[in-house]
Amino acid sequence: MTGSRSCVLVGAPVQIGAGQPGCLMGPDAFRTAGLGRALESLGHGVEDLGNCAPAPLPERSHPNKAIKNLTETAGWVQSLTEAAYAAKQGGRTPIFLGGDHALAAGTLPGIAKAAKEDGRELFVLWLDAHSDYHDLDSTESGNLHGVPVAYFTGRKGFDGYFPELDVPVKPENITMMGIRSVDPAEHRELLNQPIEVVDMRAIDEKGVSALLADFLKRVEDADGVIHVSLDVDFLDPEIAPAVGTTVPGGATFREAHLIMEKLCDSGRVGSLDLVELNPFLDERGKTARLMVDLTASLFGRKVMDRPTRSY
Ligand code: B3U
Ligand code: MN
Ligand code: MN
Repeated sequence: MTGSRSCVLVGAPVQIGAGQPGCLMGPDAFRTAGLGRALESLGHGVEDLGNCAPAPLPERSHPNKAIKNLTETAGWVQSLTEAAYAAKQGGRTPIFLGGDHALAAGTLPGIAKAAKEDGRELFVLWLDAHSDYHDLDSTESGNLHGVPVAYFTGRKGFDGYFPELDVPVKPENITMMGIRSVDPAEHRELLNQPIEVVDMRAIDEKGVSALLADFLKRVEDADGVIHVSLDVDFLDPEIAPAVGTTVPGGATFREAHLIMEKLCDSGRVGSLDLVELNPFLDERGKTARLMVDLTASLFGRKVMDRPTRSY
């Protein structure tokens, strides 16, 4: 990422979208692990706006009785949409400290609205083991961290339950990477959508470098801006155990850093979600520190500050 940025940290202690408690402590774990200090040491300005709270909304219920915490999740979606839109003003770079992935149902609509006003085409890089593409009818677990992508791309079925969506994200501008756990209902719907799904097999066969280059080419051709949504479970559980939904066979330490370094080189990342960190499940802060180090790579930390010579 070229040049110095004005970063804003926005705490989003959402945990009711996940199956088990703990993500509430995520924002403070990122702060404790030194996220702000790491960004400052790279020459960026950092303003910590503290934590958001859900908007109080009238009670609502859905015919799908599996759904948990619908009213409070909708409240988070409303408050985070507003917070994300506000944080994006003045050319700043918001970093949302989760919190479970339901928070992206708020951050992306706010970022999409700001991008539209700036006349910029928004792209999303969704780094996750899961596609989070259920709608309110199809979720069987009822955990609403499994629905944000369906909501912010404007799929039907959220009307009257989640806030009305102002600016949807275009499905053709979304690339999911690291995917290795997709439920049958999500699978059926994804086949009808132009969302790019890079599963772990594709990563094994082609490597993250080439796959990411394809995505970045599309972004550059459109002179676009990227929102990165990084779920802890994108990473292999061996290196990132602090998440309630570990799935074996995730991205390695080097793959994850390489993605961040290449995103940095593109100079096109405008906002970031750090989600699903459950500090209650961590091993001496190991996962929190890795997420901070990945963020540092995204914002310019390099081993050698020069291109590698080709032989
Ligand atoms: N698809 C499953 C599992 C899941 C989705 N997102 C996470 N887990 N983190 C579900 O419950 O919807
Ligand atoms: Mn997720
Ligand atoms: Mn996940």
